[in-house]
Amino acid sequence: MYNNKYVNDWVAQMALMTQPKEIVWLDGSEEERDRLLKEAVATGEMIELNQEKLPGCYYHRTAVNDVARVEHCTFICTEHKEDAGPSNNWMEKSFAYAKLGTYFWGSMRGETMYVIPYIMGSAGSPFSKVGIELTDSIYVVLNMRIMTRMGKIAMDQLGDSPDYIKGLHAKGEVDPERRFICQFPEDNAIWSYGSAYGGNVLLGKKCFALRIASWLGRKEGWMAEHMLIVGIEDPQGNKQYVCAAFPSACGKTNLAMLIPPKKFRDMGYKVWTVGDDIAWLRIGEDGRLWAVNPEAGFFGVAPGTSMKSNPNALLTCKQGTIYTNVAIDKKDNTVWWEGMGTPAPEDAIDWKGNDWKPGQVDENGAPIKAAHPNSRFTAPAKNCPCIAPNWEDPKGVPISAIIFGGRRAKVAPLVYQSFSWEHGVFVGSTMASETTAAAAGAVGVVRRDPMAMKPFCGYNMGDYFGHWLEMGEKIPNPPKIFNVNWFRTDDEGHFIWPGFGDNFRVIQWILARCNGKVDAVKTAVGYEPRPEDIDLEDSGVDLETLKGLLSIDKDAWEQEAAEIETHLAQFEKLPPEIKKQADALKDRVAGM
Ligand code: GTP
Ligand code: SPV
Ligand code: MN
Repeated sequence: MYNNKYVNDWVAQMALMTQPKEIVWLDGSEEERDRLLKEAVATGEMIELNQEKLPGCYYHRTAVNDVARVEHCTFICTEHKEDAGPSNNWMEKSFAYAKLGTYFWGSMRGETMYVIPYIMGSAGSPFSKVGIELTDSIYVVLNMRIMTRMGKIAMDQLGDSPDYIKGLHAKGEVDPERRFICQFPEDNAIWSYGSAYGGNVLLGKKCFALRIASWLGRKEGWMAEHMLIVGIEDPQGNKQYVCAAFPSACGKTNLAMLIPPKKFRDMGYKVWTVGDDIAWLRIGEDGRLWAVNPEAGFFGVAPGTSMKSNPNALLTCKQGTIYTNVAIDKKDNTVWWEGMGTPAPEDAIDWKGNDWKPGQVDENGAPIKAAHPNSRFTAPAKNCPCIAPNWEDPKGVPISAIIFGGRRAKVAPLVYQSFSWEHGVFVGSTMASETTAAAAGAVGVVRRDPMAMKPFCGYNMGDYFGHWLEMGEKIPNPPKIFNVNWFRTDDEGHFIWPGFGDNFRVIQWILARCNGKVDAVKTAVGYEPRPEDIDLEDSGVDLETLKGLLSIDKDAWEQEAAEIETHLAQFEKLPPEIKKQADALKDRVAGM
């Protein structure tokens, strides 16, 4: 037990409801880690991997029905529906407590309840916030150890204060019909039942650091965003930082760790990772916007991660990493996934626990994947070869540019800059992207995902747009706002832009714009680069192809503007400025 009366009373209450056989208060020590790992390996919950090749690495397989976030089971629970808004599922708060209470009742009978105190943000920072997660899952504990600063350090920070986020998680039956991820922003509380996967259960991540934190940010004058934070160092040693909001599985981790093309490396450019998924943004004393990464690790998409696409990520998860739902190579008890860049193992165990051989097909003749498309690694950020030396700086890093982007096979050009903050907020509010395996449901369907926050905004999205506009008025030196799309495809469905490290070429243009070093072309959608201003040397892309990537099709954009109008019409609290921007876009496209 810790010495905080509020915490002790709440844990006792939750234990009365869930009835665990014992309560284990975690301190975050190495001894504790070893003990829990040993126990989880003994029960089969974790599998020890090859400790010579992957020291400290373990494997976990989730239930087949529990492999991604579940947006249809995720609720914002407030007194009034209006506070959750049209883009969230809503449950009336007291109804939700009563309903979930029936699920949680006795749900930990015969099990251990772990008490995980944790900090989002670096220890001792005035911007950090403490949470406590109660869970019956050792897997959750071991992940939270990597993703947050957890244990005694968090209780020391909390002291005798009642100011913490109360998270309750129980695996329950792991039945998709009995699965609820409920946020109670009015009460600083989260109740998650019936899942044991990622963003559903690592409550510090999406539930707290985005849904609850976005609500707090609005109240307290800051922002919690689904953004990576990356630093670019020029040959003179000057560092500039950008944030980018892309929907789930659309390239944040990759952009955060990118390696510039050889030419730029030779010139002395360097890239530094500050964060890969979440940014907490505040106005600094110098009038700029400053960002901190509240997390301590990466919960990254495994498939597609190779020494070619993202060597830094691969090197990050060589030790002290938990792998979830990838494949195991039987030969040497290591891991493998599609797009790892190495030949498929001859003899593997797939993410479902079945024997797997290359070329295996299912009853419809479709290839059976060895790793689940949303299989992940949980790795400590400090392992990352390009982690920024100042990544834990309590005051964060100053932001020069905010980049929005999504997965669009057509329509959206490679890059454009917004005309103003207001226009930039409009661009963010109308973001669209093809859905991915990061959430349960159909993949590849275009949907609007404002600021990549559709699944994560803890309050009314109309008010959220309003908050963005207000922040813009309050920041004396706001970042410039851009939009990118790495995912345009040709007629055969191949990506036209090489992406990954080559995205540095686009970042260069973005920073040149921020620094007033380069002109741009005014188009109907925003400022675009003059094609010759994107350095294509050794990219394999010629000027004509680039022109294609930057092209704006009048018919497609007329349709886009109409769809945007429909999208925005759902927000009864839409700020008039956003409506004005939508009308202006329509006019500009009509005039093309
Ligand atoms: P979450 O953790 O779900 O929030 O995802 P994320 O936004 O961090 O996405 P991530 O960087 O893990 O990339 C997801 C997938 O997109 C991976 O399979 C990558 O290989 C692929 N990807 C990332 N960047 C690019 C790019 O520039 N071009 C192409 N074609 N694919 C990319
Ligand atoms: C995402 O889906 O955006 C993720 C993975 O980063 S999860 O933690 O499951 O939300
Ligand atoms: Mn994410």
